[in-house]
Parts: sequence; structure tokens; C-alpha cells
Amino acid sequence: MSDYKALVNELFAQQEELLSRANAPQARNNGIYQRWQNPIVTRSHVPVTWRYDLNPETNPFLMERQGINATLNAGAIYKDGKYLLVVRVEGNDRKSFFAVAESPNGVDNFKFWSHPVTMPETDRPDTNVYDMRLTAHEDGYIYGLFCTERKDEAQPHDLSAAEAQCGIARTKDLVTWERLPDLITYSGQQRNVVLHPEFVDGKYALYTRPQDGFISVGSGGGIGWGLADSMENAEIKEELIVDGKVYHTIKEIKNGQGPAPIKTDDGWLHLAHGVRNTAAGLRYVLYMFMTDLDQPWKVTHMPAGHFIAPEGAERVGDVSNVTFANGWVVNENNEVFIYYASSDTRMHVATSTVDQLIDYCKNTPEDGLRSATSVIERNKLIDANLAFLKDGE
Ligand code: M1P
Repeated sequence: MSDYKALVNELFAQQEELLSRANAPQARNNGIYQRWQNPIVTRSHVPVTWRYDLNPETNPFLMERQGINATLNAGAIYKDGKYLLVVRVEGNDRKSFFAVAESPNGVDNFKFWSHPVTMPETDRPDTNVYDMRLTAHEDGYIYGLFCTERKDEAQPHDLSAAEAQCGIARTKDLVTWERLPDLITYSGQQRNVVLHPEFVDGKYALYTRPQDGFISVGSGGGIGWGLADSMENAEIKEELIVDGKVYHTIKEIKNGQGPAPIKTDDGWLHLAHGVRNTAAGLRYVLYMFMTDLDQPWKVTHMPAGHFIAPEGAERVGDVSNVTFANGWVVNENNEVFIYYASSDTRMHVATSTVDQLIDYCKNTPEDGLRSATSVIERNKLIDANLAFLKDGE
């Protein structure tokens, strides 16, 4: 065998070893969810054929011709017994695209399908697309709502001035996608828009995130809610804020709905991200809340603080100190697989159950918004524990 062929074989063998590596739960479990040891999708999971030119005549040095920078912010769906992620794959050229990775068990062995998603464009081409939220809607389609980013043409001389809007596509199989017109709202920009899985008053219901600028939400922000008559020409005339930014909380600067909410007998479970500023830059954490079963725009339970925050190696990456989730799934055993990215670089999984998450939402005290109220809550816990331990003596 030629040296070249041996090197190529080695590339495939190394990748196969990584892809078939079994994952295991971390030793520590906080009773709410279980983190798993290995990241589930990294840039090294991206197929060799997507990165290298394997022909010795056109690539004598066996260079990685089209490098991959990161695999992050994946949408998720559980379909036909398979755990499917629509991963945001970012090339070295900073452009993101979508690609489906499939696992038989939700925690390891994620393998990309043969090609990335070819997402059709509208007549206004996207510069960058990312962060897809998947919703299996009761109308029979799987919708993918994502951020479409384009240059802000109103500020031609500021090359960082961009505009974020909500792109919409739908599919039945995650292979062929029908692109629909972008969502129309009357807020300046939109990111983190998510389709609710059921009709509400016969209309499509969407969680939004109105924002004044591309990065800063300005006077906008919060998780919004609006209704649209159709998805073929989706337009939201009025946005109501379901969960706003709050001073001195984990969502002081901005927040956004994560994946589509999970329906339970007790109400809708929501996963979201909250952002606060620090001397070291923005810190992104995940938090949860519940909304009313019949009125999903009404918050019923809002546990204080973060649910998942970046930890250990998760804290470092392209954009450090970030956890971000736009995908989770429930299987037939009511097990929940929470897919989150760390520091805009790689994907992880944490597992829980519907019962645990309901318990967490219902029984974690709300944020009293002052140190004194936090001490009152903590003392309640301590006193109850001391009384309980005394009774058991
Ligand atoms: O870099 C952290 C995240 O920043 C943005 O999220 P948001 O709009 O809530 O600030 C997005 O660009 C997201 O992709 C990214 O992970």
C-alpha cells in the first residue's frame, strides 16, 4: 500500500474510533439531570470526505482543504426511534450550515449523514444561517426556524453591522427542505424564534426575541409570543413578552427561548438561555420555566437562577463562558435528552426525565430579587432539614 493510501486509511480509522466511542454518565449527578462525560459532536466528528481532498494528484500533501471550526447549537428531534440533531457546522470561513447527525441512543455514536443540508434561499440570499429550532407541528410538517444573517445595508461602511431575521423552512424527512419567506415582525431584528408545536386559536404560535440591534437587544428583548395565520407567509403583528429581562438575574442583558417546549400534563416545559454581563464578557447560561397548558404564553413556574451553566472544559472555546441549547427530545420512556453547546464550540448531552424537570420547575423557589429574600428561602430549607433530621433521630 502507498504511504498516501495508508495516511488516508489512518484518517478514516481515527474518525471511526472517535465516532464509535461509548459515552458514560459523569460521576456527579445533581438529581435534576445527568451530564455525560464526552462531548457528543465535535469538529472531529465531521466526515473526512467533507474536509480533505483524498486524491493524491490534486492534494499531494493530504491537506485539510476545507477545515471545520466548530459544531454547535443543534436543533433536535426524536424520529422513528432515532435521535437526530440538525447541527450548526461552522467552517473555517466562518460560514455556518446545517447538517444532520444521527445516534441510536441519544448519548453517543452520532454520525453525520452523507451530505450537509442544502437549504434553499429566498430571493434575498442569506450571508449566514444558524441555530435551527425543530418543531414537529400538528399540521404534519417538521419546521426548522433559524437565524438568517445579512449585511445591514443601511450601514454600508460599518462592516460588522448585520441584520438578524427568522428564516423558515419545512420538511418531512430532514433531507428535502422547502424554504418559506422569512418571518415578518414589526421589531427591528429577530433571533431565537421558535414555533410552538400546536395551533393556538387556529393559528401558528411563535416564541420570538425582538431586538433593536444585531448583538444588543436594546430596548427590545425578552421571550416574546405572537400568532401568525400561516407559515407560508408568516407575519406576527403583535408581540407579547412572556418572559422579560430582569435586573440582577441571569437574564439581565438578554434571553431567548431554546427548543420548542415539551408538553406535559402539568403544563409546558421550557428551556431558554439567559445572558448577563461580567468583567470577562457575556456569560450565557440555561434556565427553565413552565407555562400554562392552555395558555402557553402565561408563565406558571420560574425557578430562580441557572439550570445549566458552563463548567470545567465547557467554559473555554470560540466564545468562552457560554452554554446554549436549541434542541432537546423526549423518548417513549419520558426520558429527556438535553443537547447543549459549550462556548460556541462543541455539543454535549445531559439527560433527565419529564418528572424530574417538572419537579425542578415546581419546587425550586423563584428569584426574590434581593439578597434578603434569598436568605429567607435558604433558611426555610435549612430549618426544614434540621427538623426532618431531628425527627429521624
Ligand atoms: O455567542 C453566544 C450566542 O450568541 C447569540 O445568541 P443571542 O442572540 O441570544 O445573544 C447567537 O449568535 C448564538 O448562536 C451564540 O451561541
